[in-house]
Amino acid sequence: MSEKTYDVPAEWSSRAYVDEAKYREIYAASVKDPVAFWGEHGKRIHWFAPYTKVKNTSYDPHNVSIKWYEDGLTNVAYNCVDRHLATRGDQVAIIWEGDNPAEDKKITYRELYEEVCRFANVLKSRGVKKGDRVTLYLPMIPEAAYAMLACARIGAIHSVVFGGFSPDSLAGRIEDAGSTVIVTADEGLRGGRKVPLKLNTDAACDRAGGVESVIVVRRTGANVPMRSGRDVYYDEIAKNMPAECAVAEMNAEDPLFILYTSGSTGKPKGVLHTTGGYLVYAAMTHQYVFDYHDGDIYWCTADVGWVTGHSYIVYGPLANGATTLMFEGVPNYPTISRFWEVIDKHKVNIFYTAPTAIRSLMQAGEAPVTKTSRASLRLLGSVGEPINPEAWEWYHRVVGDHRCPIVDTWWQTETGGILITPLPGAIKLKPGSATLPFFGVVPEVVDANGQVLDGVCEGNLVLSDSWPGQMRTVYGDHERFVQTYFSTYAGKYFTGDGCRRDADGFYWITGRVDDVINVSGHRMGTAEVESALVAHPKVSEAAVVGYPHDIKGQGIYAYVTLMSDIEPSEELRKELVNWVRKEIGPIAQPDLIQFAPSLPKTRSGKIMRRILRKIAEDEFGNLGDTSTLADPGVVEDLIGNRQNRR
Ligand code: 6R9
Repeated sequence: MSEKTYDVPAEWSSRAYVDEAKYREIYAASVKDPVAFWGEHGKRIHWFAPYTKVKNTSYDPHNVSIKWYEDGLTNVAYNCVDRHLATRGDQVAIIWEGDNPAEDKKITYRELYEEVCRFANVLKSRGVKKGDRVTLYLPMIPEAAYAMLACARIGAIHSVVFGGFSPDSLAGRIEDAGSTVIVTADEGLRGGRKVPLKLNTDAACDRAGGVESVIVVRRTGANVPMRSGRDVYYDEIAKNMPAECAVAEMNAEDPLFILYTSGSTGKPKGVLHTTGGYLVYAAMTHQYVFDYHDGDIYWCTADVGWVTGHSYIVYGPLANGATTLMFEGVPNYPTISRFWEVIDKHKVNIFYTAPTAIRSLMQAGEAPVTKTSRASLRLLGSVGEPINPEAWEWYHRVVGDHRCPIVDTWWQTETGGILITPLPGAIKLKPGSATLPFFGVVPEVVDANGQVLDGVCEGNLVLSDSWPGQMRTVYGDHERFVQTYFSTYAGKYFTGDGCRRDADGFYWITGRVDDVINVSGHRMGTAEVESALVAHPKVSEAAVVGYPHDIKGQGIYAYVTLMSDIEPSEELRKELVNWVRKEIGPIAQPDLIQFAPSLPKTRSGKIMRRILRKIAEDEFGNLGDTSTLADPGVVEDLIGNRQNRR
């Protein structure tokens, strides 16, 4: 671990909202009296009817219940759009940068208002009502933001599914949410390649059933099959719709969206976020963590299919009246300098991306970066996985010209917004550390028995009290919510992450301690990949673990036992990789597959993943206790035939 520190640059302590003394003072007050603190900060959004109750939360495993501002009435789209019309109607809300550098668009708040209203009217004309779940399977085009805000405007609950997911994954999410209306595009466009979104949607609808309406946004103009009665082109109905639409008054605790995420067991969970607390938290963190001031151009490179896109491309920035950049493409198309070219083109001040992108761009050396100016940049951010100190230093030195602080923001789909992060004008930086908690956030480090550790320590990260952006339940399965997050350490929210705290009280997230792996910043449950593999007719058993990967952070290592009459081969290896791509999506494809005649098991038949992890990590000198193995010979074979990590 690097313990190098970077002090807050002088110009930052004067321009930022808070300096260190102020941070410590506000933080102390926020945890001492959360009701007073959040009662005050809840006012940053507009309420049609003010709340009188601020916080009503219980982590008691017999009664987990999380409510914030529970008697207030508001609307997220009103706050992100209408509220700004009087003061910033002509200000750019969204800068859209296409996959092709020749394509871009600027959308003002007034235009955003009209587009969102029109989209809301289209949804209504297809029968969408308050409380209905609408699945959005869209590329990174402005319509994705319009559709999210249109749902929010009329009180429908959106479920955005990342465009890289397969028809099967999409079908599972449609079914779980009970969506009857899907919004998609003819095709997506990424890195010059087309993504067959409409065809995938058709295949998903065949599997899921119950879909009554598919609204198709034209992106590439491809000739896609349209099923009469079910499918409509967005532009064809939108052109007849008024650019006005009343907002629904929503209770603070009415659902805003469902977003599916992987856990250590079973199918992806529908993480449910609600209206008031989520918006307050997303907006407040966006302002303070990125030190956002009026006029700044802010760019988060995430996809709206992930929580980062929800909170920090759409809701947080727009609630703050910011200018948010939305990028359709990828970092290395058409050139390896694309990110930096976009920064120069749109004079981006704040840039927020993932460590995996930094690591892959690092490989191309400094020249593709240094040939661009990046003079507009003031602040850099990182999210999605631990950032290794080498990547941090490169980001700081080469991209940020030593000038820009880096906010390493730790959070999760479940947390709705950033929980542990430096504030750029307040907290010194240590490469690889997410540093200190945001206001109102109470992290604790516990040992395996749930004992809370003091001072310098290492263990598992829990949160001992609620914050407004926290998820409220697993959609349709509150018991699973309680089991997953509140039963490991009774009375505390368990994050699933390991963590170290140093002598300055800084937090260092060490990665997942459960069976979730983090591949290029994307969460993947090993159980999901395993169940895709065993669904193949030639596979009898599979065990999947993560291993350190230079660019992706973690790679996917699959141990596969074949049916007794099947011989291993290179072709079969390829077939299985493609099979997983097709079953889940490209982000889940195994990097390495080892054919194993059998897997190490305990006498009671449990697969010993600890051993498989060590072998995949090339740490087989250190396998730990193997005395409970049913057949110790299995391990020798696995070591002898392990797959080389490049
Ligand atoms: C926002 C997002 C959550 C998991 C989380 C942790 C890892 C995210 C991190 C980080 C170290 C950071 N993670 N940010 N680890 N440092 N700054 O990524 O949500 O997709 O739900 O992933 O990602 O392991 O538990 P999500």
